[in-house]
Amino acid sequence: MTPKMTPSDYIAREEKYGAHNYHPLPVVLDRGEGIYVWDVDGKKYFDFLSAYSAVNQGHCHPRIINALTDQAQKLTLTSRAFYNSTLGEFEEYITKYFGYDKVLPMNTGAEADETALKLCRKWAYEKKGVPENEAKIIVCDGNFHGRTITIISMSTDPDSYKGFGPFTPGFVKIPYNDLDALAKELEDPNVAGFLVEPIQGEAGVFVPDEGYLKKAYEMCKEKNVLFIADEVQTGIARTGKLLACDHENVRPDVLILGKAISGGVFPVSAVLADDDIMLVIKPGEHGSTYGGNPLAAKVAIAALDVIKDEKLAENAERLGEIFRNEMKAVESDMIEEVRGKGLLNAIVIKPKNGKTAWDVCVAMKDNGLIAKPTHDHIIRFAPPLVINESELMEAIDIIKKTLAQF
Ligand code: IF1
Repeated sequence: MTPKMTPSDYIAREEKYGAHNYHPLPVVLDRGEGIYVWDVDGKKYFDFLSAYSAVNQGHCHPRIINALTDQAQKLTLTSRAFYNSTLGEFEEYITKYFGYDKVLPMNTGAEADETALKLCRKWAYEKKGVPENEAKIIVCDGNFHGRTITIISMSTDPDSYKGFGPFTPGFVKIPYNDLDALAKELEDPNVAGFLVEPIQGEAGVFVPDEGYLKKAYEMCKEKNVLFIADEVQTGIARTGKLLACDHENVRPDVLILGKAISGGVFPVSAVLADDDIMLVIKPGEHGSTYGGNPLAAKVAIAALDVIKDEKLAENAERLGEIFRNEMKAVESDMIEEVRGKGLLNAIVIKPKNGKTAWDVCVAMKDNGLIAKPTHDHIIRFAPPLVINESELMEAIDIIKKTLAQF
């Protein structure tokens, strides 16, 4: 009888055979259900990362799993060389769900961002009259849009771009939440689009000033520049509205979705736009083997149904307020700032006696709650949106208890 593997056996095996492109928290997860995950020793944790906001509906949501397993018995992939019975159903469902003429389905968030960049450039040449290959796209310092070469060409984070050059040209970087800087760059007639996260997730959950998105959108409209919202992380009810842009009633010209669009069950991403933009891409000019496959189509429909049926945006709005109020009331000299919107929140940790955000996360893990720092001193707290008030209070007690240990 081979001895039961210990967590360190699992970790050593990943270390030996897997690329070292992550530095995970030392916990080996084996099962997930709703807001909870269990490790290989059967220990239970509150999941306060939700796979970076991909599991908004909770782990292994029965309706989404059923959609996956039902379709998996029937037809999983046809490629787009042929029509199939599910893609049109998904396209109609999601375009009506978000209020756009059309959708271009992809798989990962990065692919959706790349798709949006291609759409924006082609629209600039064909509709705005920008000279071929001269299109500029404005992005913000601190952005995170994915890991491809073109996307890291927009990045201002050396961890994302260093050592991967040469980079794709055509991007102009401005400070986030700075309308004067945006106005200045919009003077350039070759600017095709402004790509922005409504809240900067990876940078550390930076919420821009009230009115920033609305004003930025209006400035783009005045200059015939596309307002492109990357809602891969902030979308799908995470911030207390279906989209973070909804807080300011901004309707992006191009909407980028990913992660929770499929509830963590299958990689699905999507770009939505109206015909005057979307139809600049002609047959054969863009695509992906798995883009819009039948599994993705059925899983995404179920995942988006759950968001509405279980009123997860409303829940996120209400419980997010409670979370921030409770954490702001904590007496701890390690808490420098509490910020966020809905159930996308972060606590900025002030190191104490050499102890950092990482140490807090390891201690929280030992106390039954998993979260992970971003940029060394910021801990993001993003539980599945299905959490209820008493579960949230229990989790908050774990966070308080842990901070009191330092
Ligand atoms: C990692 C965090 C990072 C995203 C936004 C596009 C993408 C992401 C706003 C790309 C992806 C993930 C990627 C993952 C960790 C996580 C992340 F912000 F969520 F925490 F890295 F910044 N737009 N974010 O947040 O989507 O291709 O991954 O499906 O790369 O470490 P993807």
